[in-house]
Amino acid sequence: MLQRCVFKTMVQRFHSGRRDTWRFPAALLYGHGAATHRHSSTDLPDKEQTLIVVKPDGVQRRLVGQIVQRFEQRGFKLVGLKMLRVSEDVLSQHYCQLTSKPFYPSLLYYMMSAPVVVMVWEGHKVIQTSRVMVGHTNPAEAQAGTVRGDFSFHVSRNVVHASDSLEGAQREIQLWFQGKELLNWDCWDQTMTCEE
Ligand code: IDP
Ligand code: MG
Repeated sequence: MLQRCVFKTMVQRFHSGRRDTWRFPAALLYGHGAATHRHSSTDLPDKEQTLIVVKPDGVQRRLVGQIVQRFEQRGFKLVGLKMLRVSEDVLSQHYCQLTSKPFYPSLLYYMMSAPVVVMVWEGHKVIQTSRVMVGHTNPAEAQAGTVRGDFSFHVSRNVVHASDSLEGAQREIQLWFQGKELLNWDCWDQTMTCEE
């Protein structure tokens, strides 16, 4: 029945000249098992990953859920998540480019003052897109609708961290996560959120 319906739709699209635009979700055509095989995460062209950290102020202000929701809502895939108190060792490596800044000591103190929630999100251009979603470093200049633009007003308490480049993301993910903590899983809606 499903196959007859798919065939009918294909014929209709063919006759209306929309051959190139027509696709059908693999999960519906072949069933989930087959879809998993045909489109397993390891085959996907867009496996870009980024590190997002909800900083101590975000955790203390109970913003974790809202921040996770924004990334889920946008269509990105969560592949790693944990809550921890970050060590000075990890933090000094994470912020190694800022050691000469006058605010560096207070940045470390603030980041270690309470737990953080650290995540890895995956998807098409997730690094660039998440920087836009997070907003300007200084919340006073961040657009409304961004995380920083909606939830903060001072640069010293800007709620989230997001990797700023491919090299940075790879370095930071390796620093914060062990390989086994990242899950390789298939999102059932991936053919609905991204062209294969
Ligand atoms: P980013 O988080 O937008 O990538 P960076 O320049 O990498 O911005 O700075 C890292 C973090 O250092 C910022 O998110 C913020 O927490 C802190 N920071 C940056 N500039 C200042 C400042 O002028 N005063 C206090 N903290 C700052
Ligand atoms: Mg940065």
